[in-house]
Amino acid sequence: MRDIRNIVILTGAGISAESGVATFRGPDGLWEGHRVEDVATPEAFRRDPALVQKFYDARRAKLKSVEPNAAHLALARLDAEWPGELLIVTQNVDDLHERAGAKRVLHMHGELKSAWCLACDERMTWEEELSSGPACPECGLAGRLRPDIVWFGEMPYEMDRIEGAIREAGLFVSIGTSGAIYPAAGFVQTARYCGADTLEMNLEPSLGSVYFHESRVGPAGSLVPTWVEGMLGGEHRSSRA
Ligand code: BJW
Repeated sequence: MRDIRNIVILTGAGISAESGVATFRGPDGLWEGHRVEDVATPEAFRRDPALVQKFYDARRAKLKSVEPNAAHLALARLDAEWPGELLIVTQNVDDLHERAGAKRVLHMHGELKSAWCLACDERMTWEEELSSGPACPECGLAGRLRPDIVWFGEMPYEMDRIEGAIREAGLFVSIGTSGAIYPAAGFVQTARYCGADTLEMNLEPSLGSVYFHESRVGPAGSLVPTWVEGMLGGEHRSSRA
């Protein structure tokens, strides 16, 4: 038996589903009304910027009407109370981890409440719509702001930091992600290769569920608080020597 000190937690759309934020794939998913290539690629943005800006404006506006759920709150508690290293790597572009109180959060696919100026390359907090082509507060040019979102074919943010944290982790936990999108889908294999315990919590087994030592199936809003309670209560010893 050995103690686990460093934890990396990967979250996906499933952790925000119980807050009323749509997931991507499956019935009622965000992609149901849109083809991925029409809204989440740089080519789509060049072809039809108005469509892409409206898609993200609607999702940014929706954030105002949703709240963190029990899973976000439990992870924020773990972040506050866990004595070792901890990193919540989220694929989500919502701000529900932060609004729950979590501090050690990394948004690998960008954030809805951030804009990126293609003229001056600055990124800035952005709460309003972008489809009206507002001027960049930094350089003053109008119509050059895009959502600060990582689209297909673009490099996710802070990959070196994520990979470093996974290499040092004693436990890798994946919550509410289908395992369909790389590089996030490959993190579990890196974690295992580097010797971490691996745990998945998802409504259904993900595409990568065979790579995890343990899979817990159910809603994040129930599974995550129970898991956090156990971790903070001392159930954090690896079962693998
Ligand atoms: C619940 C629940 C509840 C429901 N409780 N659970 C290697 C192999 C093959 C392909 C590639 C590869 N490397 C790169 C690629 C290409 C590509 C890729 O992966 N393509 C796939 C189609 C295979 N990846 C990329 O392009 C990435 N870039 C990259 O790799 O850069 C390097 C590079 C650069 C240049 C050239 C080549 C390489 C970038 C990926 C960017 C992804 N962006 C998106 C959209 C933007 C964000 C936005 O608009 O919001 O990010 S795609 C979309 O999928 C979004 C999500 O973050 C991401 C993951 O989705 P997630 O979170 O898993 O959601 P769902 O809906 O799929 O699943 C939800 C799960 O929750 C389900 O399982 C439910 O059951 C569950 N659930 N309710 C618990 N209550």
